[in-house]
Amino acid sequence: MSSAAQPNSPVDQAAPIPNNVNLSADRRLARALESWQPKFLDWWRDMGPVAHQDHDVYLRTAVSVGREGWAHFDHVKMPEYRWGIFLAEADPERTIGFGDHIGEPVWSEVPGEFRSDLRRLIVVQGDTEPASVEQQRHLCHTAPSLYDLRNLFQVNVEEGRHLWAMVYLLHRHFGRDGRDEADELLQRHSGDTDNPRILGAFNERTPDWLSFFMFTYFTDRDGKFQLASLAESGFDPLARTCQFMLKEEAHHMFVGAGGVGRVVQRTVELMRAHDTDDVAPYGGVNVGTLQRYINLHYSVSLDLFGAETSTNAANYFAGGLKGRFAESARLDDHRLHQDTLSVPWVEEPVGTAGPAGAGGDRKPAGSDAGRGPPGARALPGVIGERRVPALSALNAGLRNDYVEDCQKGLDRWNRTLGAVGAELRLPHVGFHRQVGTFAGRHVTTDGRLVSAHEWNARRSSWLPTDADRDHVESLMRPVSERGKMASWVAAPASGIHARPTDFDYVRL
Ligand code: BYC
Repeated sequence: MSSAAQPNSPVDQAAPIPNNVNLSADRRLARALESWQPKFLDWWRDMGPVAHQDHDVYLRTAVSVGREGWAHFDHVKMPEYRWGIFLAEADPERTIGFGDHIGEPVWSEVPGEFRSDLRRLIVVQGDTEPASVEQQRHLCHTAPSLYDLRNLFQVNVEEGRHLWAMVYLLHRHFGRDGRDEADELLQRHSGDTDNPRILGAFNERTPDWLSFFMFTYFTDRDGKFQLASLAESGFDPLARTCQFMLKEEAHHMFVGAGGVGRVVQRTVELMRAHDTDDVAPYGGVNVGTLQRYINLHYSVSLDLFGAETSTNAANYFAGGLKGRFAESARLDDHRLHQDTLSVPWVEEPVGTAGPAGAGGDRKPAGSDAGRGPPGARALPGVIGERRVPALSALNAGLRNDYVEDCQKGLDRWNRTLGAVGAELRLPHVGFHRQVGTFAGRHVTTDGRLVSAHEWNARRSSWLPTDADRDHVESLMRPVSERGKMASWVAAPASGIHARPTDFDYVRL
């Protein structure tokens, strides 16, 4: 096993697959990836955006990894996008920053003992990337502006590049198994009953642009935190791949934060212009609807952090495979054997049988199966906290960091909403959960355990209703005139890459 970081290679833009991993020196690997390339392009044609594939789109393409000028902007047809393989610059002195191997040189090859864990982490990460493209493939029919249409496509092509990033690792480091996994990444499909995507949120629908903005705010933000944790990895190629992916990921979250912010702004404009809380008749989205969409997308995204306590996560950390967010900035010993962390915990009422998901943790929150005798439902228990070894609570810790980051957007949107005395909130972390301590529990948005009956009776005040969805769907009329916006969303403050907002972002 070779240890220590591999040196940087120059960017080869002329290669069939642009790269800075010296593919031309490894013909076998290059050939394997070049034989995966047409399968990727077939997948892109079949499962990518359903329209505009032959139109010129003003896209950013990663071309380098240096501090300046890592991306090139130009009009390009999506199938001709130059999906490349780029690792962030190597640090030859880099050592493992956490876990039981702390201080040892990073690995440039996969250590045998961690082969299956690393493969799993890379496959889970890789699976989310094409999944999101599949979820968003119909949105190009209803974009609220050319600016937004272009942003959708930018996000899509870059998720495609992130798939390439994981496929490179699988091909380069996992032999036959890795090549099989890479093929399977194109065979599972979002929402497919027989062969679905691995994580729950990536099998949900993204039927409209409000959902898309919420997805890019809440679900892409999980991506930010997961990628940042993997960017700390002692397996250097994974760390460097994720470091570079994070550059692109920032724009995806901008699309979400800016998108929801612009909807909020438009709602406030309409509330003031018409002196009413009900802006739906004027082509806007009511604050109540926004709150219900937030409750849905936030709770589904929280599930992506796994269970609060997880031996998988403890093993990843101890092994040096997956760190914490901003690991190096933390002031503890980065081994965590002595530390503890508080995690949410449900105190069972005496004489009840526990939650629906106590064994498998997967029952939907609306389900009442396995919840003990009917009489026990009057006493649903209380939510408390318990201290557990910090190593076992890494998923909860990462989720805490995520929650804090999510709140920043809410604070910004609430400054806009302050003008009309309205406010948006993040629901309690236990609300509407299918993974972890709260799976199968009935938790209100303000964090009270209630009976299934009460929860279901109040469901429509918390989660998008048919009326919400119908109204949002009714607003989904495409706007394709340069500089024009749909009624329900304000114009952005500025365009992309210093272009005006009325630029021809997509040449129809
Ligand atoms: N759905 O021990 P636990 C992104 C499974 S998003 C279904 O708590 P662990 C992006 C789990 O696999 C970021 N199953 O799990 C965003 C395990 O199964 P096994 C994606 C779930 O391993 C937008 C069992 O339950 N990257 O990049 O500690 C657009 C026990 O759970 C779920 C990553 O996630 C779920 N939600 O944590 C595009 C990083 N949660 O082993 C892209 C890599 C858990 O018993 N992944 N399970 O069969 C990981 O670090 C971990 O696998 C997880 C789960 C954090 C996901």
